[in-house]
Amino acid sequence: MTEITAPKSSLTSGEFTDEIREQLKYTQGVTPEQATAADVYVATAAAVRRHLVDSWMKTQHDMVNGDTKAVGYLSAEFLMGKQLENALLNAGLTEQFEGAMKELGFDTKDVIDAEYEPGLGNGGLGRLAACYIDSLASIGVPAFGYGIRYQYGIFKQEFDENGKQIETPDYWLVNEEPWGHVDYNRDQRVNFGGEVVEENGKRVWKPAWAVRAVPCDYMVPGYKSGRVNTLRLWTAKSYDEFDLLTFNKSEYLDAVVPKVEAENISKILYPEDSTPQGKKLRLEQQYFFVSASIHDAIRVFYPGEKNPDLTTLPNKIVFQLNDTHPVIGIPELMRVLIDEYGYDWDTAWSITNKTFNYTCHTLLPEALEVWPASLIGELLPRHLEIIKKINEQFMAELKGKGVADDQIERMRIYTDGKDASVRMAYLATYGGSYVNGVAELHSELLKDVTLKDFSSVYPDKFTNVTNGVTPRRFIKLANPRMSDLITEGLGTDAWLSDLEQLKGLIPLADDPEFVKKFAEVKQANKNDFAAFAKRKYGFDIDPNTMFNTMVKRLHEYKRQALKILAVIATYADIKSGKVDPDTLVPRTVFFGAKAAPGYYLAKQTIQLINNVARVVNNDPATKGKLHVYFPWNYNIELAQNLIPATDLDEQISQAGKEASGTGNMKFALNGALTVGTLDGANVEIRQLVGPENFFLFGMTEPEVSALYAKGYDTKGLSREYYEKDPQLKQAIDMVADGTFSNGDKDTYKDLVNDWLNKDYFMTLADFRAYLDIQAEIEETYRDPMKWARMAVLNVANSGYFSSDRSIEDYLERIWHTGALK
Ligand code: GL9
Repeated sequence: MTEITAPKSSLTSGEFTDEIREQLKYTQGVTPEQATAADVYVATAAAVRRHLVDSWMKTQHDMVNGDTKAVGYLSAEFLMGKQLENALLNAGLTEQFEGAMKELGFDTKDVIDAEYEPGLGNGGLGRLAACYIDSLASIGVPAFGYGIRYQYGIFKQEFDENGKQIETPDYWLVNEEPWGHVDYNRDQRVNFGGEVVEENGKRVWKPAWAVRAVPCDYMVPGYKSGRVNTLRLWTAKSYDEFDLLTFNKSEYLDAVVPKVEAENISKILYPEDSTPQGKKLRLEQQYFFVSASIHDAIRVFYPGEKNPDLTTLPNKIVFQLNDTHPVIGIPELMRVLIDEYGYDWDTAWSITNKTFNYTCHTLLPEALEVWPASLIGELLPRHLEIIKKINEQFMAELKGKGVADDQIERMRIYTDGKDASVRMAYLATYGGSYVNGVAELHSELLKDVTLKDFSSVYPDKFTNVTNGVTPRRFIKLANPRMSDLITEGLGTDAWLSDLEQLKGLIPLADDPEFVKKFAEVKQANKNDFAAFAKRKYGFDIDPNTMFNTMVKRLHEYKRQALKILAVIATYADIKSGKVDPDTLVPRTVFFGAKAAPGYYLAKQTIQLINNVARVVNNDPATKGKLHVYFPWNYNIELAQNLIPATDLDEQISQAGKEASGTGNMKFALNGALTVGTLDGANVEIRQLVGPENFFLFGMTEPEVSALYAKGYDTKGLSREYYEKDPQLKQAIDMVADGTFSNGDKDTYKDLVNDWLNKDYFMTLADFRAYLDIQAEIEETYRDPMKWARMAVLNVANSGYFSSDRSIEDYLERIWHTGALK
């Protein structure tokens, strides 16, 4: 680990209070008496930023002038969560803040709550990017996060009176946003459209239109590292605010069309991509931020140089492509080097190849982007030429290596013909140095299945970096009680920057005193969550029940359906008198999930869960025994409150579908036990915490493949499971017969049809195993000390899942760089 250079700030609470007062006066224009919690939040944010500026400037200076290579993390999503508490923690100002709030007469909670959570990501992939920039700064590696400052983040989720998901826009910039600094003086021009012409034997791009990319900089303070990196998010602006001629003809709306069109590019996070317009906008977004970022990096690392020696670029910065979204960066850097700086093709290729690496985050083929060549040609004609040439070079290279013709055909980056298209994952694999998956199983499947043709020719490109999560936000901030107990148990808080130190808790799992305290912490967190849920959602939750949580995006492969069918089966057993409810472990089941607006079956599942909750929670037969809650709008704040309160976490995806999962890590690190399949990082979690401390069930990936080979989804084999298993049959019948739709038999018919005729993700095939493991879980839970001991061992053995460790792996295996001196 790097040496810690910035101890806790020596500022007193009184001094910090004065700084906040000054900000209230000079930036907010209010007296402390007039100030609201929202004013104090803005003022505090401004005061914290001031404490970070010197380290920020020094980090930038050292990055450019030292001999350490920087990391440019190119990501369409950064799901940061609220900033204030994290910034205070990393600036070493938490205590001073608490003192200042006392002095000013504010509740710290109200001030922290006043921040609007920025939702600039969809889920795990965006949150991972946020954890990684936290770890880069905490380790002291100079880095840029490069992305888009969407005006609207992930939609806000509400439920209507029928339990259906309603999406409303997330205008996170309604109020003052004190963290970002808009830097109009470091803008970039991003061109689009037009044509390529031949001029003096050179191909010259004549673009048709351009947008202005304006950066907004966010400081990314490291924890106790004294380093502050930059998250640079681009906003699209128009070069023409306004067409005066049109306006003067009284065509007021027409006058602002160019402005609206340009600004649409950074308007919204991943718009629907099912329509051609949406697709176009998405490619525009991708090119927009990647082009601006590449030019920005050259500006930063070769300041003021007219003729920079860009053969040194790979020594200055390495770009990590977060999934396929930024892959257009590969032809863009080629274009910049050749067209803008005059390098020859081979030199440009060598630079580009060394500068980029690609992380794949999926196993679902539909998530590997493929762009119609016609669309790329329309928006980026010069890039299409370059991509075609890369493809030609690639195919010649493969031929030279003796690769068989049919394999070469399968590997095409650019596919010819009527539906000519560009496969971004293939472009990234060939165009960069390394390709990594995000958990061991995922990386194996990438090598052996998804990118098999590539790994057979370029085995050395392939590596694994298992995901991780930042312990600062997801342990220290989310779970202060457990953090204090860990610090007490270990006699130090150094574990927060070296999470493997949690291993020191292993002996304490056999100390009944410690285990008891650990159980008390969990209970207190559950009490807190019940109060939070009452305040925020109006739920009446009994904290003396098992808290059983499934939070993640709603997707068929994640199998929320499996969980809700099991809940229904239990409910049916109680109703039919087959099970005496008094023999059950009282349980509260929590769901949190957003469905993509156009994802029909996912939305039906949400509606079903809400209606199961309505029926079960209102039935006196299950009172105190089984309850279901679905807090809407799952986000980072809800995660930080719910995860520390959870006893049992659900990671029940179909084996071979979840690339990694990162929620699973957060739960294990917060003392929840996991029920899960052998999928994604579950495999590694189980290995590390010990199979006896993990509730494993279900088919393995090879078993899944074998069942597909038998025709599970194509021959309707799921129906056999339904016919053979009375509990499963009863649960599905209840969904079909209107029990959860006020008697209406049509509400869930498509969902039921899918289960009985296709069930691609094999929910029915894994149902029996899932019910069986739940019985084992109940038995274990009846012994609270046994459960708590297992939970302690989960925490103690999960230090590996710190994003600091992931970053160390990237540094060693892919980036070949390290911390600033
Ligand atoms: C994901 C994978 O599905 C997860 O298994 C993985 O943990 C994360 C981070 O590597 O990446 N890939 C992906 O597209 N998403 C992931 O969560 N989806 C969203 O972020 C919505």
